[in-house]
Amino acid sequence: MAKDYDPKDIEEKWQDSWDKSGIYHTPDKLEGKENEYILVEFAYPSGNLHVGHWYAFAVPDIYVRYRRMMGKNVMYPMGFDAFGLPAENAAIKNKLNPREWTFSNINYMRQQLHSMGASFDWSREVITASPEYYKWTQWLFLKFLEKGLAYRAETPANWCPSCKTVLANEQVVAGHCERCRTEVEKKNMMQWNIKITDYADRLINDLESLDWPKAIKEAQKNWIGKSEGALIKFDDIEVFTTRPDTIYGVTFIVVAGKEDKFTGRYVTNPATKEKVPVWEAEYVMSDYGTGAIMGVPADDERDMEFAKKYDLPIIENYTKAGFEDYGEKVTKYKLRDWGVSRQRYWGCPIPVIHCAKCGILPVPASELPVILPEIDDYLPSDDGQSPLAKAKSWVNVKCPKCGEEAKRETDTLDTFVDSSWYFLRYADSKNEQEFASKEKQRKWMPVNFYSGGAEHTTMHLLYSRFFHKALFDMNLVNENEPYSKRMNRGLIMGPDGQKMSKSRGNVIDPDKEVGRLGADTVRTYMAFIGPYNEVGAYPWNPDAAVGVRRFLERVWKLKEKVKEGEQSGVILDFIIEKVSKDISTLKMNTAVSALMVAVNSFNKLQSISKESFETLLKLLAPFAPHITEELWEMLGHKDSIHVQNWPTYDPKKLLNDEMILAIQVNGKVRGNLSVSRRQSDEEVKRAALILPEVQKWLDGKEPKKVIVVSGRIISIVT
Ligand code: ANZ
Ligand code: ZN
Repeated sequence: MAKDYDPKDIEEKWQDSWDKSGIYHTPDKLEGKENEYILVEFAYPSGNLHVGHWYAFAVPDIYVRYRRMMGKNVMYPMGFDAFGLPAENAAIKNKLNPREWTFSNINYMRQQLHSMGASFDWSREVITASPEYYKWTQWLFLKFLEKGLAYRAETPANWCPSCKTVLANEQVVAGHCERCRTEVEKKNMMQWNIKITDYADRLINDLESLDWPKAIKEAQKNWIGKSEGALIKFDDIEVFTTRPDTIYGVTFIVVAGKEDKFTGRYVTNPATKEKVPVWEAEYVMSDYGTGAIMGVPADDERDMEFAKKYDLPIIENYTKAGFEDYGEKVTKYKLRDWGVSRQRYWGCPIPVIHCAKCGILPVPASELPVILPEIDDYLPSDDGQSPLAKAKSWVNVKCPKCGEEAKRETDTLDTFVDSSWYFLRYADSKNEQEFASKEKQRKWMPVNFYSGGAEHTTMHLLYSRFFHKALFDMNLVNENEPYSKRMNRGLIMGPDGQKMSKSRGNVIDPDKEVGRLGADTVRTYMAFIGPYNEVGAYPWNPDAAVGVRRFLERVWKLKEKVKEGEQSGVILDFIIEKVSKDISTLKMNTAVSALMVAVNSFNKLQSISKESFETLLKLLAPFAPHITEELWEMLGHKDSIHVQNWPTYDPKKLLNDEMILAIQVNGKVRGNLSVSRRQSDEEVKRAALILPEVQKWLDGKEPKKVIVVSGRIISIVT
C-alpha cells in the first residue's frame, strides 16, 4: 500500500532540492530560448507575509512556470522595497534600529517566501535600503539634477502633522494621510521636486502603444488631467475656462477661498462690458488653473448650485462666443511636479551639499553612496527638520568646490523614487560600475508582463514610466516605456467577504494554511478562487480550500492506477488546450476546474497509461510544483518536471468539442462552465458543483437536486 499524500513529507524537501540544483536561476542567455521578463511588484518588508503577498507572488509563479515549460528563458526576480515610514515608526515605537528591524524582517520573509515553492531567481535580489542599491538611486537623482529635472523650491507641501513629514499629492486621500489617516495641512516648505509635468503629454500619448487594461490607462489620463481651455481677463482677475464660448452667460467671478463670501468688488466682463461681482468660495481650488473661475450658472452645475445658494443672477439664453474671441488658448494639467523630499530618517539620503558661497552642489560621483549614518534619535522634529539634521558630524562637510564649511542635505527621498527603477537593477543586480548596463538591459527590457496592485495605478506606475522616459532621453535606457503589459490583480477577502482585518477577526494566516493544507493546496486554491486579471474581491472559503486538498489527494492516488503501456479512455487534448489557453489569459480558475474534470474522469477508469498520467502532472506542475515533482520522480524520472516541455495537443481532436453550459442555482443563472462534448453528465455535474460561484450559493450544503437540462443548462436546486 502506497503512502498517503502528506505535503509535510515533500514540500520542504523539494524546495531545498531546487535551491541546491539552482533550476530557477535565470542566466542572461539560454541557448535556443527567448528571454522573457515577468515582474511582480517587490515586497515591503513589513515582517510577515499575509495572504495578499501569497496572492501577489504565488499566482504569477503559475504563469512563470507555464512560460518556462513553453520554452522561454523566464526571469522572475524578487526583492524588497525596504525604505519607508513603517520601519521608522515601528523602530520609534519599539525602540529598535530601523535598519536591524528591516533586515531581520527581510530574512524572515525570505524564509516565508521560500515556503511558497515559487521559482524566484534569488541571485538577482535587490534591497533598496542597501548601499549597493541606493548608491545608484543617488546617482540617478544627480542625473535628474544635472538635466534640470530635479529642483528645490518653496512649495506648498502636504504636511502630515502626525507622521511629521511631507506627502506627495498621490499620498493624500480625501485630505487625509494615506498612512495614518490624520488630516493633512498645507505648509510652505523648501522641497525637492522632480519635473514630472514636463512629461505630461508623453505620459498620456504613449499609453496608446501599451498592452494595458483600459481602466488603468484611463485612470492615468484622468490623474494627469489635461484640459484645453483659455485664459480670460476680467480686469486684473484672470480665469481659466474650458468653455470660453459661454462668456456671455457669466454672472459672477469666483476666486479660491476658505469660506464662501462676496469680496465687495466688481470686475468687467470683456465681452459684455458689464460689471460682475467677485466672490470667494471653497469649490474653486487654489492650485488649479489660475485659482479663479468665471461663473456660468446656466451651463455649469456647480456654478448653478452656487448661484441658487447666494441668489446670484442666472442667464438662461445668451450668445455663444468663439473659442479665442476674448482670451488666449492654454493647456492645463492636474498633474503637479513630484515632491520627493521627506523629512525622515529611513530613506535614501539626497546626495547634495549646501554651501553658503557656492549654492547647491552634487556630491561627487566618486563619493557615492552617501551612507545613511547611524543615529540614536529617530524622532522627527516639529519644525519639519529631518532627524538627520541632528547627526552633526555627518551633516558638516567641506564644500566640494571652495572647501569652506558646508552642510549635507538632510531630507531623504520618497520611497517611490527607489521603486522607480528597481526593475532595471534586476537585469544587472551585481554591477558595481553602472546602475544597469545597456547590454544587460537589452537582454530583458522592456518587462514583458508586470503584475501588481490596483493601488499603484497613479503612483508607482506613473512615476516609474516618467522615470524611464527621462532616462531614455538621457540615453541611459534603450526603451521609451518600461512595461509592455500590465495587469492589476484582485483582492482576497476574509471568509465573511469583508476586507481582512485584525479587528474583524477574519484574517487568514498563510503560514497556518500551509501547515494545515500544504503549499500546493494553498497555491492551487488561490488559482481556483477567481480569474487573476480582474479587479475582483474573492472571499477565502476554508471548505473550498479543503476541496482543493482532496483534489490533490486524488491526483496522488491516481498513481496506483498507472499501468505501463495501458491506454486511457480519457482524451486529454481538450484539457491541454483549455489549461494552456486559460493560463495564458490568467483565467487560472477555469484551468483548475478543467484539471479537476480530467482527474475525475481518470478516477473512473481501472487503469491509466503512464503517458496520460505524465501529461496530467505536467499540466498541474505550475499550480502544485511539489506534489507533481514527487510523483514525477516516483515514475522514475531523474530530471525535474519543471524543466520539461509543456504538453502539446492535436487541434483536429478539438473541433466543435467545446460547449458552454449555463449554471442555474434555484432558477437563477449564477455562472457558466465550458465543457467537452465528450464529458458525461456526471462529469459535468461534478465540475459545476466545485465552481466557486456555485459553492457560494450552496453554502457548504449538499444540493437537493442537480440536473443537466437538454445539454444546455445545469440546474441546481438547494
Ligand atoms: C466656465 C465654464 C462653463 C466651465 C461651463 C465649465 C463648464 P477641467 O476640465 O477640470 O479642466 N475651473 C477652472 N479652474 C478651476 C479651479 N481652480 N477650481 C475649480 N474649478 C475650476 O475643468 C475646467 C473648468 O472647471 C473650467 O471651465 C472652470 O469652469 C472650472 F459650462 O469655466 B469652466
Ligand atoms: Zn562652496
